[in-house]
Amino acid sequence: RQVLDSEMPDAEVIVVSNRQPYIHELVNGRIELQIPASGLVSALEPIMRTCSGTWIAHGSGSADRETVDQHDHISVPPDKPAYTLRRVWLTDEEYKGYYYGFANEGLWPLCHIAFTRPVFRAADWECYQAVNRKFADIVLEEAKGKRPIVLVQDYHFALLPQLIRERLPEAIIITFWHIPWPNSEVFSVCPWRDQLLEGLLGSSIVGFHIQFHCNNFIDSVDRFLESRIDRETSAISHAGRTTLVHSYPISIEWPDATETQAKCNSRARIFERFGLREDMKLAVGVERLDYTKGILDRFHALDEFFHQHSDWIGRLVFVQVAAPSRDTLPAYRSLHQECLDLVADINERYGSGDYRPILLLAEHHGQGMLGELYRAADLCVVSSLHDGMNLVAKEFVAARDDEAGVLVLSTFAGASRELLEALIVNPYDPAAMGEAFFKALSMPLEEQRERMRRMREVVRSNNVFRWAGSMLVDAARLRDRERLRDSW
Ligand code: GDG
Repeated sequence: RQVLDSEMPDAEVIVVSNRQPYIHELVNGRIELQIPASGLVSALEPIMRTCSGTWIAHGSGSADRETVDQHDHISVPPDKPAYTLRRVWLTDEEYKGYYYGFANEGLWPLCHIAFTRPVFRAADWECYQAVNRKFADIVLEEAKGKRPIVLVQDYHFALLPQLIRERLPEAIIITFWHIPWPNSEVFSVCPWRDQLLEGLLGSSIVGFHIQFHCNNFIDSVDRFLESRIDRETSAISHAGRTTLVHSYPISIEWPDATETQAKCNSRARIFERFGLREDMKLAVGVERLDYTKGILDRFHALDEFFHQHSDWIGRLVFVQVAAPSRDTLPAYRSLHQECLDLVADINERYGSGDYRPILLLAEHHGQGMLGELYRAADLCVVSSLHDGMNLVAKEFVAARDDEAGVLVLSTFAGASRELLEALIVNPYDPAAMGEAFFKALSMPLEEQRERMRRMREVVRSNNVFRWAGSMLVDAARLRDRERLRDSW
């Protein structure tokens, strides 16, 4: 907010994302509020609470329509309204083609290089274009002046920046791509690669989590579009305008002390809830049930760990939260089945009596429960095969004001560039990951504390307000530079 007030007073902020921050669900005849399992929402929500403005997103809950007035606007958060949520209604056909089809069967596997073949269908591409146009119309409807700051979120809206630029040439458009950008060779398989790049270059700034993804994006533009690239300043000039490509590592809102202290009995509560003995150790994983998160791989590592260190059988329990995600897609349904089969197999081989080494909780949980799990755990495992950033790693660190607990973190998650004191692993190597579990569980408390203290310092200072603030400062500088250049 300070950045906005000092750099761009009167600026109006509009966020566009597919996922909305609050979903209203009809459960047993009553309306219940749900916060979706989404890194994008976890990061953007505190920013909008501070900056206010309008958040445009697809309405996705069974009771959403009943909670809005006739203009589809609602003030949120419900208990302390700070900004406006503008819901957009898509037909089933539009949503299937744009979201499940082009975005999640095409762009998601393409960008993650997770060895799941991307599928590109012309009909999905039609829907993707139509939905991007629809959101552009709504941005125009919502914008009050000629120069709003529009924060376009993620791979669902690659065409939106250009569509807004055509009609609001002076808007500040900051597009953040929350997932990796692959190298130009991989990107080249997308039949509509040029259009995606052209669309994104309507932005004032295109942001990624890490420099590596910026470089891949710049290489893709270099290879497929007529453009002038200044690698020194990370600026691309194309069709008469300039776009900055920068890295902005996303983060979380640092919890205030009362929030974490309120949960100080977490370990006792969680151990009781899951029937664990006091002498046992607890490992946790928290994610959407997604094939990029390496959930099967961590279970294979656990298998290796028990195989090599059989004295741990009966003394370690792995609680895995796996919130349902995109479960109408075949790749997600078969991953769910594979997880169930592998967990049953491992529990069968290493379990006995009441003891089951893995508890797979394949349902959505409240944020309170996730916080308790983080605080109760001896070990948190993030084994993504590829991940833009990964906020679970940062949430775990932020929850540990006792400075205990060990983070095992994939080298392929953007977070591994910042959380250097985690035990960094290659999720494709189950034996080595199993050894990392052993090292974590045998680590002296002093060493845990030293590592955790350093990681907490990083997450505390590089929090989500710094993420948003740096983008806004860069946008203000860019605008001033353009103004001075035009007046010369
Ligand atoms: C994308 C990028 C990038 C999980 N289960 C539940 C639940 N969660 C919350 C976690 C966390 C969030 O969902 C997941 O965030 P991640 O960052 O780990 O992953 P993606 O959703 O894939 O996010 C990622 C992110 O965008 C931000 O740019 O870091 O790389 O893939 O906050 O706590 N939340 C609730 N119930 C659950 O069951 N309420």
